Amino acid sequence: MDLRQFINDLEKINEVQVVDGADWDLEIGAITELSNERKGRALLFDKIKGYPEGFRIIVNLVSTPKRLAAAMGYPADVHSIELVRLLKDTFKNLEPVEPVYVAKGPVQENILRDEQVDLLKFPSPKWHELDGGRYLGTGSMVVMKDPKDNWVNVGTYRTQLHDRDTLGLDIVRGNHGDLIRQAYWAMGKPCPVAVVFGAHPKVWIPAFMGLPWGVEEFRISGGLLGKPLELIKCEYTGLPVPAHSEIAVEGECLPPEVETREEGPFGEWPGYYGSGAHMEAVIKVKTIMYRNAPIILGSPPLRPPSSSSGSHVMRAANIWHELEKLGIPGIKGVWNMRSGGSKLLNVISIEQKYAGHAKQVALASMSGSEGGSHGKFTIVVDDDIDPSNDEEVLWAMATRCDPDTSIEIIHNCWSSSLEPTLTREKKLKGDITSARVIILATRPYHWKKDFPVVNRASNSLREKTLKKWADVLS
Ligand SMILES: Cc1cc2nc3c(=O)[nH]c(=O)nc-3n(C[C@H](O)[C@H](O)[C@H](O)COP(=O)(O)O)c2cc1C
Ligand SMILES: [Mn+2]
Repeated sequence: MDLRQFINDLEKINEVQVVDGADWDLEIGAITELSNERKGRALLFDKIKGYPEGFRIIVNLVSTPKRLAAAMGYPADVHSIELVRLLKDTFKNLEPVEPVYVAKGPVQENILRDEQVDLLKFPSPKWHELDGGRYLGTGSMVVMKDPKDNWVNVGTYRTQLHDRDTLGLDIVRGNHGDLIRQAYWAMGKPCPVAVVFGAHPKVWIPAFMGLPWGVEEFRISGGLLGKPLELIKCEYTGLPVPAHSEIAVEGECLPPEVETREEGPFGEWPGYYGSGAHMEAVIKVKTIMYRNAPIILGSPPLRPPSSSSGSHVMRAANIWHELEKLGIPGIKGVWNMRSGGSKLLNVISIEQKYAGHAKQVALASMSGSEGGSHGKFTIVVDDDIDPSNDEEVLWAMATRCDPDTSIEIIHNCWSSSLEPTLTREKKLKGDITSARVIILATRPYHWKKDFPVVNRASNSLREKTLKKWADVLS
């Protein structure tokens, strides 16, 4: 179960297109964006300008419901809320599977050590016009081991190409990889790290889900695969990477006192160059491993409503899962409006069962490992509203929300430095927090029965009319 196997699967259903001869310098980024807007196929860039044939990049891999469903092994025609429900149930029923170490794997077909290390061998794109550099890691997996309890975390964090053996590593403060590297730095040590550039979606997806502290993403990948994920041990750090990775590097993330470099600007998922150019820690790469004809998984942030990763769908499923784990009844659906990127416009539909239920759901939804991370608007709707239908949600908001009583602002929440409204002053103070808004677009529970009745034709009248007037209405 590797990335190239999945690309073969996509080929069989005509969901991937090979693009020859594009330039890493803005062309690949712009093609990715334009094709994503057109809901095009996944694109496999080859014969990239200045690079040998076979050094490829795949983009828009699981950016449509069809390809995400294909990756997960679901029926091809599931959409929106049904896809979210399937994903939620998959995670609810998932049994983590312990990975296994194998002596050798395809990722070791080529190994570059010490002076041979040269990250410029790979076609890292400059994705957006104002990016401060080229990014090898956008759909990557960053592997670290917690120095205290020895569990292995995997997170998707961007890596900028600085030079032959140096990568910038930009991690949102509070994400697991940030907490782990700080624990090494507090001991005056560099943080051992490995980065994977290219894996099967079932291996990759857990790396960008908000899973609890201490949960090993590789065990979740195994649960999705239904068998142990095969790992090899890196020779310098001893960290594990999937044996079937396309490219993997290992090295050390240096304490900021030792070295930082200017990172960014980078076109980010809210649709701005929000965090700008700033000093960030770097990884000094000691070993590079790669398969023959390696395929980089590229997943550049795109201005909403575009998304190259489908992560708004995964996040909706995970928030739903988190709410169910808490045992809160009546959750009917969860969605993230694409206009809010993956995180800023979360919608939850509920069957209101008691006074205060809607507010409880809203508060709980922003408190878990997934929901707690950098949200902004949380909109709760009744169960007659399809949360994945933006127009219905906005109608509910326009009509059932009483601004006097149904909107609440919660200040100083966990955020990230790419939040567009976060001022420079706040960032400089290290106050990376922002407010979140709860919008209860539900009929007020205590006078729900008296709330004005919706003037849409009843289902029975609609059915009868559709039948009788089929020639007019078909
Ligand atoms: C395509 C993509 C790119 C991402 N880039 C970053 C990033 O550069 N830095 C970051 O901290 N989080 C990034 N994230 C979000 C994290 O992967 C996510 O918060 C995840 O939960 C992190 O793993 P952790 O919980 O183990 O820290 C990205 C997510 C996706 C889908
Ligand atoms: Mn984690």
